[in-house]
Amino acid sequence: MARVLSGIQPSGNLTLGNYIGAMRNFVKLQHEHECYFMVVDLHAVTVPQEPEALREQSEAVAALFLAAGIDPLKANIFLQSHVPAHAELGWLMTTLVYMGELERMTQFKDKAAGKEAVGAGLFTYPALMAADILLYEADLVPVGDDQKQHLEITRDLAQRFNHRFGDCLKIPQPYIPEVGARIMSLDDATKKMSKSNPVAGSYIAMLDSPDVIRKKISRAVTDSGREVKYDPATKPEISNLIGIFAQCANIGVAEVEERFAGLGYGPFKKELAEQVVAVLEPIQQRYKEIRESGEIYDVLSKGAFNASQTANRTLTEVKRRMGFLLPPGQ
Ligand code: ATP
Ligand code: LTN
Repeated sequence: MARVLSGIQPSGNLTLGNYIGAMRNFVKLQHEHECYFMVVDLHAVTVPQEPEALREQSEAVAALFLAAGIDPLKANIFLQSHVPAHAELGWLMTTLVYMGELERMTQFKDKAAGKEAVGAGLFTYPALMAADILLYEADLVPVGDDQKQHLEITRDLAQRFNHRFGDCLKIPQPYIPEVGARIMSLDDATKKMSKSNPVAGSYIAMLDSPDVIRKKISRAVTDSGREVKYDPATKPEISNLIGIFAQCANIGVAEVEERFAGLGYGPFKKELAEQVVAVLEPIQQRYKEIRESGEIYDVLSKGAFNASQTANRTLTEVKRRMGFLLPPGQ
C-alpha cells in the first residue's frame, strides 16, 4: 500500500483553506493508503507561540482531524514532538541543505518580511519538513499549492542523500488538488487565506459559528460589478468565492455561474454562506463531542507509537549510511 504523509501547524484556528486545500484530501486518501497525519508543533514554534495557546491548538487540530472524518483505525494521527526522530533527522537534513536553497523559499520571505528578529528555525524550516516526509518513505504528500516549493526541496534533498550515501530515501510526490489548492483571503484576494492573519474577518475558521460565517461572507470584499463570473485575472475576489462555493457544494465552477446568472452578488453570497455552514456545522458538532470525550489522548498515543516504529527504522538506516557509529544492537 502506498504511503501518505502530511502535517498541519497548530499555529491558530484552522481555516476553510486548510480544510479544502489539505484536510479534505486526507480524508479521501485514508481509504486506500497507509496514512500518517501529523500536528506539526515543532514547525509551529518557528514563530513565537504562547505556551498555553500552543497546547490548546495542538489538541484542537488533532480533534479536528477526527471531526473532519479521519478514522484513527485507518490512519495514524500524532504530534510531531511525540516522535523524536523528526528533530533528529531534521538536524541531519539541515546539514545537507544549502543556504541558497533556503533563501529562495517564498514562505520564509513572506513570514520574515518586515520583522526585526527572525528565529533561525524559520529559515531552516524546510529541512525539518523534508525529514517529516522522508522518515515515512511517503509516496504522496497532500498539501495546498503554497507547499509546492517545500516539496521540491524535499525531493532534492532525498536525491542528494541517495547520490551521496546510496539509494535509501523514497522520492515523494506532491498531491495538490486541481481546484481549491489556494483559497484566498476574504479581505484581499492577492493573499492566501491564513490562520496566522491577525484580521479574523480575512478567514473563515473551521470552528466559526454559523452566524459568524454568514457575517464574514457578507462582508467579503468584491469588485463593484454584479456578474457572478469566474475570472481570477480580472475578478479575483468573486472568483475566489465561486471557487469556495464549487468546493463546498461539490459542483463545477460553470454550474455555479449558471445558477447565479443575472442574480447579482447578494443572493450568491447568501447561498454561499449556507453552503459553507452545511460543510462545517457537522464537523463542529463532532468536534465538540470528541473534545468532551477525551478520546484524542488515546488516539495520539497509539499514533505516536506506530509512527515511531516506522520513523526510527528510516532514521537508523540514514545514520548508518552517513557513518554514525550506532549503539550495539542497531
Ligand atoms: P499559516 O497560515 O499559519 O502560516 P498555514 O495554514 O499556511 O499556516 P499549515 O497549517 O501548516 O499552514 O497548512 C496546512 C495545510 O493547509 C497545508 O497543506 C497548506 O498548503 C494548506 N493550506 C493552508 N492555507 C491554505 C489555503 N488558503 N488554501 C489552500 N490550502 C491551504
Ligand atoms: N510546511 C507545511 C506544514 C508541514 C507539512 C509537513 C506538510 C510540516 N511538515 C510535512 C506536509 C508534510 C505548512 O506550512 N503548511
